[in-house]
Amino acid sequence: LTTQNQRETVLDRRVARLAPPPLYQVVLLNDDYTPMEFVVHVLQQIFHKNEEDAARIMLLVHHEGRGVCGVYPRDIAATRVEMVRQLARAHQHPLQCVMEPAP
Ligand code: NFA
Repeated sequence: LTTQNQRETVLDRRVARLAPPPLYQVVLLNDDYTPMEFVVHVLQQIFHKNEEDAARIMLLVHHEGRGVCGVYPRDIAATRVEMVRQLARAHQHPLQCVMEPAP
């Protein structure tokens, strides 16, 4: 016999299998010191942008104060934020990177 709770569990599993994961946008923040070429390098190496897109996003951040580098499931977004922070720290640049729920 199938109880109401068991039927709900089966449905919950189907929903869980179909539901897309929550997405987060990784955002770069402008500062006055990080070299433009370094930001372009970060966008190419960590976010797999071609040189043209990397330059466009860098300039967007430079002019607007912030810009989205990519949209990913939580763990991937968190790893890329950490990679940006480590690379910036290793080169002693103040470049800031954050993640936030995608709207
Ligand atoms: N504003 C920085 C400069 O003029 C360049 C920069 C762009 C820094 C994007 C951080 C993010 N050197």
